[in-house]
Amino acid sequence: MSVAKSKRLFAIIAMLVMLAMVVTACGGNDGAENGGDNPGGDLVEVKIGVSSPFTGDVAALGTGIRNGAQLAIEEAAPELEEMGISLSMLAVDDAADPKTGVNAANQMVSDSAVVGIVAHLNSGVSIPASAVYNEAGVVQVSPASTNPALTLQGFENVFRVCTIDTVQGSFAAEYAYDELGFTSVAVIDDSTPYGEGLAAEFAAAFEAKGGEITSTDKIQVKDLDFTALVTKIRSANPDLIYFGGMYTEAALVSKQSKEAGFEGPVMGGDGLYTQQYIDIAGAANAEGDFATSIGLPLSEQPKGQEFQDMFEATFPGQTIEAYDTYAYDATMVVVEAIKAVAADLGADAVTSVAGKQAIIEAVAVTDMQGVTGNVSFDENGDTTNKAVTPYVVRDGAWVPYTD
Ligand code: ABU
Repeated sequence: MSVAKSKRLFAIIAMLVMLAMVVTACGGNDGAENGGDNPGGDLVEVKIGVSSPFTGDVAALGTGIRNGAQLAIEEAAPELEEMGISLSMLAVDDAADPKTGVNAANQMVSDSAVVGIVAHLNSGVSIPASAVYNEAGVVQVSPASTNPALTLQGFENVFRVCTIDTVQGSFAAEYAYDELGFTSVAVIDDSTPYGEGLAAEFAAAFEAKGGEITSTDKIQVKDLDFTALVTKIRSANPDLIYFGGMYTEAALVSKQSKEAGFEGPVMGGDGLYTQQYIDIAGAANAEGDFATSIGLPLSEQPKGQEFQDMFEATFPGQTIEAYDTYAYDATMVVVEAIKAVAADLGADAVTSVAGKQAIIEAVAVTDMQGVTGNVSFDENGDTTNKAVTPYVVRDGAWVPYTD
């Protein structure tokens, strides 16, 4: 073959290769940009970051959050795949610790495929981590952090599907005074933003009703010995101990106060609403204790039975915890926003800076029928669902208080 012929052959082959590359690229873009069927196209990798305590003293509630988010992602993945998106979860343990939580936040947002965050359990973690998400321009939807300060920072990317402690604390105080007939209370908090805030809301509302606060005390998370504290509380003989904090320390206060001869119940907020509280306190000690928790009981949540069926099929033998359905709804809020942005801008745009901003804007106008009820947000990013339910320990289990 002459040099001229071999050059012509090389040029024809090169042109055919380039044509094939252009055709392949156009085919992939078509599916992604239309947000529609994507047969044979490359899927865009998109992740939802999920962070809560998977280890440590409040892991029961934190693991439940991961379970709820996982169920939502598994349910949504096939539809998103049709839109050209491969959806997965990036789950990172925050250990209920602010520093670990900020590290988890940085780890998640450093992955450019992460377009939304469902986190955290503890307000004391959510608040510092929210600055990381804000800086990164990634939406955060908390399923469980109830301290009001989280959504009062002026961050347009921060939302929550759980109601706040101003609502929960005043509800608990009115319930304790008006419905349960308690007129004096010893108040304890665990020195966290959640515990302090909730206890302060409770105490202010209880006093406003005409109730007496016999003492206010602080403990620290991971404290184990409350002997001196319960001895002091007992000497003032209040009707009730109100505990602002999480279930492990609250259960130890219940156990040690009852064992010391205190005859009244312990009451607290959503951080107590887990079977773990009863198991740690001992069923006999916990009997008659009270907790308020966010939202409606699972059996009264609009899609509670569907969620239970799905949960039991995926996590046989595990217990549905207080925030599982809230984590599911929080994740679905992000999923719906991803779908809206993919449909508008194309699947390829979802992980871009503009796509993440569009997701924030789509979350802000959420109007979704979730498992827990209608999900929408006010101007601060707080849920418009303000339901709170009182529970009591009866025969070793939390049941809604109806008497
Ligand atoms: N809302 C209870 C979970 C703990 C917290 O908000 O810190």
